[in-house]
Amino acid sequence: MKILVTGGAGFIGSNFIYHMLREHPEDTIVCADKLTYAGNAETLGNAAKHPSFTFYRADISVSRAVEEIFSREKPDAVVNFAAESHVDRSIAHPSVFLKTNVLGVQTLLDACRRHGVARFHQVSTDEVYGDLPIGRRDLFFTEDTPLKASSPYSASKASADLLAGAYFRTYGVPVTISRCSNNYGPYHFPEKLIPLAITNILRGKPVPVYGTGENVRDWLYVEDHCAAIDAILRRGVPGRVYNVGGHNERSNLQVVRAVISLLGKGEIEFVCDRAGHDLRYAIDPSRMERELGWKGSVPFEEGLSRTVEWFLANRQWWEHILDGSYRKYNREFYGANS
Ligand code: NAD
Ligand code: TDX
Repeated sequence: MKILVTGGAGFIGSNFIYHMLREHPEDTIVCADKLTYAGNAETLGNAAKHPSFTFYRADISVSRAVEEIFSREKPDAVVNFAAESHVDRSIAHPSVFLKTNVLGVQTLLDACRRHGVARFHQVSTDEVYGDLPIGRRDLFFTEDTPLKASSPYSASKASADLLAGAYFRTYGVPVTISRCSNNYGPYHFPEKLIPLAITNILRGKPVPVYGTGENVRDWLYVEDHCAAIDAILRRGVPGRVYNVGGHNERSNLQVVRAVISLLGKGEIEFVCDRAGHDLRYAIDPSRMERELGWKGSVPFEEGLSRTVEWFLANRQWWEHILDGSYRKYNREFYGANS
């Protein structure tokens, strides 16, 4: 199978590419990524050495660029990770979120339709369901929970899900959608809570915690998410939505304190709350378990410890992001690999 992975230079997409190269050496991976601030070609350095890997620098919302890749590569399946993904940025500057996360998805869906691609998988998020009350530990998001986005980011992801569903129903494009909870692990961009906490502490800076720190997220180690998407790609049913999560609910304060405890140091600084801050996310992953035999396998404490180890062992990777030098590497990489 030839798989086009869009957004593969980001956090989850790159982990997915390494997962696929390892687990399915018979497959071919084509990665298309715009290399925005969140795309890091250094992350794909080892993939680029692989004979079954090709990279294109391309914007998914530019139909000419997308058409060129589809015509040349003729992918069997497309897995779309490409997105603007940071909620705080969407609050400050919503328009690029609509361009990439909505129009970009429409552009990909049109190309899939034109080329008769056998599967389009849209990587979505639990944030499309809005939030749950903190005190109601009996409530979870199921695939039937109504969409109710809170931020421009989650509204753009919910819009993409609706479009994907419409392309399935109207044109018969074989679409699947996964809605996953918060991921963490290697190659996580240091603007998100866990990598920000680790890298701030390692640089002697306090960790900013929004509001009271009581908001709850449901954490999933990134490799578990990659395995879930792999299962959906192979055994998922077109037209179906799959919730992905591992029942690892923690408050933000619990998460930051766990990082401090693993590193043996670190300070918390309570800062102004995020506007419209979702209170609690909690996924019911039973459809994935029942229908596809997938189950999250990494407990939070183990995944967090592995993640902290990874950031300690790969200091250069995140220092290149923080000092901006990864952008120079990006220019050299797509020059050599496009
Ligand atoms: P990320 O921000 O780390 O990576 C996004 C990637 O997309 C980057 O490589 C970027 O260069 C690329 N990109 C952005 N705009 C593009 C465009 N117009 N054309 C082509 N490439 C473009 O994001 P992530 O955390 O890896 O998330 C990947 C996907 O998973 C997103 O769709 C996100 O909504 C979803 N998701 C993320 C999480 C999470 O916890 N991080 C959880 C559930 C779902
Ligand atoms: O400095 C911070 N301090 C803080 O308290 C940051 C960056 C975040 N937070 C809080 C906000 C959230 O309650 O921590 C929680 C996690 O924040 P983020 O890491 O920004 O993730 P979140 O907003 O939950 O969204 C993430 O999970 C779902 C991803 O960024 C999305 O792309 C994904 O869809």
